[in-house]
Amino acid sequence: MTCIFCQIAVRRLPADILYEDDDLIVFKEVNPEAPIHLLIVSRVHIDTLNSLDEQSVGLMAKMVLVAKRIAEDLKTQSGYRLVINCGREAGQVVLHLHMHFMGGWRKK
Ligand code: DGP
Repeated sequence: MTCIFCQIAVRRLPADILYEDDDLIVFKEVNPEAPIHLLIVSRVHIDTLNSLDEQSVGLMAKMVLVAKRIAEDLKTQSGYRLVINCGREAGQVVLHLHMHFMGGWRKK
């Protein structure tokens, strides 16, 4: 298993994990660009958004819902940003589907 996020998902690599369920794992970004910068990562290995299909598209809805709950839990509902980089050209470094959660500039 060479994918970093797959290894984090099975705890072979360490990460500061905030949330996990059967489909997703959420941990702190190693190089944060916001006061709160998390990665919402699918457990199953999907390389990019381009590989999403009818079967896996539900993951996106779950990611958004988890993001909303995180914003509530961390009291950052007043402002947060969700970003998915798709492909090297857009700056995707880790080829494993994930969503950036950024917030916490001004906690409510
Ligand atoms: P992206 O550019 O969308 O592929 O973002 C991937 C992010 O993953 C990047 O900002 C840095 C972060 N990252 C890479 N390796 C690790 C790691 O081992 N642990 C954690 N927590 N984050 C990582």
